[in-house]
Amino acid sequence: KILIIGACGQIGSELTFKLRAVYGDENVIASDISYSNLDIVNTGLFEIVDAQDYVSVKVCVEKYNINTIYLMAAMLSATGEKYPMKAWDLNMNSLFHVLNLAKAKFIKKIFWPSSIAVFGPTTPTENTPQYTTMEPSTVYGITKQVGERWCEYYNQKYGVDVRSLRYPGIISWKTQPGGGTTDYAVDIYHKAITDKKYDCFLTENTKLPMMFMDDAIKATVDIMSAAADVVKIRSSYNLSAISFTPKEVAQSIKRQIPEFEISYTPDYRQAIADSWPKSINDDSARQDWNWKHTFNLEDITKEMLFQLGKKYGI
Ligand code: VAH
Repeated sequence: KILIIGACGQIGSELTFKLRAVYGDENVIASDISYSNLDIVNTGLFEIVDAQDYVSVKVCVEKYNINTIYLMAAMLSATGEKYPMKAWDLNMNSLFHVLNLAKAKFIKKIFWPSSIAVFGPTTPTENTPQYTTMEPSTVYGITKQVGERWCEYYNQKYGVDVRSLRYPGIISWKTQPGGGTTDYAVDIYHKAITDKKYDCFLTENTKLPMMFMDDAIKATVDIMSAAADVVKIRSSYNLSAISFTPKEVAQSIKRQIPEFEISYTPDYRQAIADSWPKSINDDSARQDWNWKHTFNLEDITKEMLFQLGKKYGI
């Protein structure tokens, strides 16, 4: 049985739909701190779980005889800069509880997401390697870097089967943009449909690694269903698809909606974006468990505008 913690979030919700389809509704328990996504709550097994409360997680694990946990609850980069201690507490307490449940043999397998946010201003920015300097300058990035260290420690010291991916910015249409710096690349599509214009909080040439949600879900299912011995990296795997700038994504939208206009008003999130790589090398993931992405920018723009056009009835 699978428990998804943070199932109402951007990745958690799409992971819930996918895992229900792959393993059967009765084998997937979605959970979150509140009933914040009724598409998830009303379509399958759902429990309120406080990821920061060990007993809350353990009670759910025992109630459903869970053996695998996907821990998708976290406070993202932009929000984390507003509430540093809340970001540290949520991101770290939740990870320790799940790692300790596995160490105590209550569960067998864990997925925990890391991020390109583990890299910082001193990291090589192009084709960033799997192993390199990592001095993250955001609270979110710090929690991901230290979380990776703990995952590797629990794997090597206690044999915990924890697997992790350094997600790039993820683009999807089913949930509203959250507190992420890369979420400009989600919001721009919503605004292209509703307003035919978008004021971007990053400058036009801010190049960032990005991925369509379907590719991110595929990578997550692939690494979790791979044989344990091919998952050689137990900190977290670099994962890459494409990279683009706000100007490039605006141009791809203009090809579908010629009257679309973009303007730029950089804010505090520019410094976060400037601390991250422009492109990522994911050779290790491609070699170890045959990862490869599918969606390029044109595919993403067509799918996002098609789905959001339907969603907004335009
Ligand atoms: C964020 N979407 O912007 C997340 C992600 C790499 C970016 O970690 O914080």
